[in-house]
Amino acid sequence: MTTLDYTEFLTTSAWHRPGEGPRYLQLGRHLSEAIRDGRLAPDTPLPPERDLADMAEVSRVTVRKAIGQLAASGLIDQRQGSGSFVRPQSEGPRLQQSLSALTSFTEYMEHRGMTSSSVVLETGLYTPTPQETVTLGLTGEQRVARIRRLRSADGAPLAIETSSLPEDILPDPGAVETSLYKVLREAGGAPVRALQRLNAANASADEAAFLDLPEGTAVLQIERTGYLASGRPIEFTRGLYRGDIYDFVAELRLD
Ligand code: 16G
Repeated sequence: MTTLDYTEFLTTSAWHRPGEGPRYLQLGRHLSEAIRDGRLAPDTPLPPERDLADMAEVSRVTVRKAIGQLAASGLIDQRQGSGSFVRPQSEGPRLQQSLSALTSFTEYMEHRGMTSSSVVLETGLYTPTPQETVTLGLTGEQRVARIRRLRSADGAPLAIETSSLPEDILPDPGAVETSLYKVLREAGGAPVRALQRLNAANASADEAAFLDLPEGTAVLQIERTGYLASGRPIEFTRGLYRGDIYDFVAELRLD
């Protein structure tokens, strides 16, 4: 691997397009492209912040923010006292999702500057399973709206989610094209509180095929029950997330 000519790589015209967003985002994107396509090899140290700022002709604050973005995307490791290093690709760029924030898949990916997409694998109104009846507190003849989706970001499949909601909350599951929570908010309310149960599972043959993994690969299974402010449960989602990409992070505090 030839070493990257940083002076040329960081010259303003190579990464900055006036009017196309903040400099730190553009610089961060330029660096992340070089990491993803291998021009910046795994374990390569990035030049010190001061040198990057000089070469890119930006302030150190801008460099720090760009580097912060790369660290948040899991593309580099920041090692105390010795700078930033390109993270080995085998570990892959990882997504760190908070276990304590009630975000939707679409919002989370938008926040990361990624483009999310969904393929609906199954959708309709069904007779609830015993688990759906109990979890959603359904009575009598109530049906459930069920949507099974393959969820991707920047074209890479990340998760399979099956969401069940009472029919009166989502009478037309076919209306969910991108974001379930957006549809719920427009109709009067998405969950404001949720309980999640996380455990390990092995992807079945069809799940593995959708997620682009070998059959039987360990994945993270998260079940979310989402509640309205009134306390009514309105969402039960079982999601299988790629364990090689996702880190679910929880902040703990002493009472
Ligand atoms: C997240 C939720 C899922 C929710 C979905 C809505 C977790 C573990 N799960 O993936 O329960 O249904 O977001 O996303 O975070 P949407 O509004 O993009 O459809």
